[in-house]
Amino acid sequence: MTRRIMHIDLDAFFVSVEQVLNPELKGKAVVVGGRPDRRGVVASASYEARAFGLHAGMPLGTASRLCPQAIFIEGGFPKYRDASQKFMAILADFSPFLEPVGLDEAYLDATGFESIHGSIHQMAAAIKQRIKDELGICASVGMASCKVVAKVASELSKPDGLIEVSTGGEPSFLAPLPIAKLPGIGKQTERKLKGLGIKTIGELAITPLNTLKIHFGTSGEVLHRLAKGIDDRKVEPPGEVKSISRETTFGKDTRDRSLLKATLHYLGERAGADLRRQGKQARCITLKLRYADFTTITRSRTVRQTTDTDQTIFDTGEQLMKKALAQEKQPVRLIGIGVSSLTEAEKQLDMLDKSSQRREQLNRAIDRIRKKYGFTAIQTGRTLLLKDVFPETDRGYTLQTPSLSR
Ligand code: DCP
Ligand code: CA
Repeated sequence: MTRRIMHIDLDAFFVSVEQVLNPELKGKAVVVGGRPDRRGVVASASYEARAFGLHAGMPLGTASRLCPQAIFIEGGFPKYRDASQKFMAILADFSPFLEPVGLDEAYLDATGFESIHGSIHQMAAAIKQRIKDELGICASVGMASCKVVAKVASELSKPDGLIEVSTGGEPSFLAPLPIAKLPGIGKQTERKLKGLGIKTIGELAITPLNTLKIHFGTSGEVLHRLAKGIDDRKVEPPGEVKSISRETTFGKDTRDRSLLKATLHYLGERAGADLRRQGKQARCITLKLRYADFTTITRSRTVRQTTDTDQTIFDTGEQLMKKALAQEKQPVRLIGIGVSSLTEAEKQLDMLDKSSQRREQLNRAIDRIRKKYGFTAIQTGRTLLLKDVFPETDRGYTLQTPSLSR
């Protein structure tokens, strides 16, 4: 049975929320992110502001030079969280098969729901109408047989759009679009693909798989499939998180201890940041190694006191790695670290000793800075070594096999 997946994304989300609260801002060039004389970047720009070239991630100073008449707003997270909750509640009324992505975006599996609403198109129109009526915000919707095509469709339809891609029509829908429109293709991959003479998704789809593997390793396969509109990822309603892990495959199998350590440190930081974002602490830390011949081992250790600090995660992982590598002569193909036995983080600062307190405060300070300026804004001496190994974006290094397990 072919699936019908919707991707729903609110237009200029932060700005739209501000415009509902202050209707004078409607129809104007508006930027949420802060005063233009401040350091920082545009978080959200109204479509009127985008006409001047403004976009998310642009430094505020540049934005005000390009569009001096723009109205700059500081913004406030609680307002956006409230709007987000209402948005998700509306969607949940339409289908229980709902996967929120961030605050203003969700996938919805509407397979079999067509008859209730007449057609999937009418269902999407009804969703858009309710969001407009109850939140005062426009949503854009893409519909297709899989997630990636639905997402590209909603993006392309913006603002206030609705695009349905028929089953079987995915490749021809994607083909003429520039490669940057394909989710997962960042600046670096785009540059590399252009260097190979590949400019459109269609050209990517007909590039021999081997060529892509040579240049992009395991991600080459994923790129190839997505470009053809093949994506069998399910719409997954969020469940209780049982574990958090991060892993990556190396471009080349390695024995280099400092590279292994640096990568482990980075992965530990990513897992730790996720753990803290979810307000959890872990009791168990697990190292995963896959060797050149694909033998995969995991080694776990329970820590005395539940933890959410990067240092403890890394130290434990490193001890496990030392032990494992002492028993194995093969080079390493993949490395991963995970935390499990999760409990709600308890605020027991007074029970921690001084150095644990300092670590905890340090981790939180780093999380705040990274939230504002991107993951690579702060790096430990150890992870800097990865600059030459993995492609780097604002959100951190691009790993070969990012995984977030439940
Ligand atoms: N956001 C942010 N910093 C970024 C990108 C986004 O703070 N670099 C926040 C502000 C956005 C919200 O996340 O309003 C949603 O992000 P989107 O990428 O969906 O952007 P918008 O909703 O603003 O615009 P649109 O979806 O219409 O392109
Ligand atoms: Ca949006």
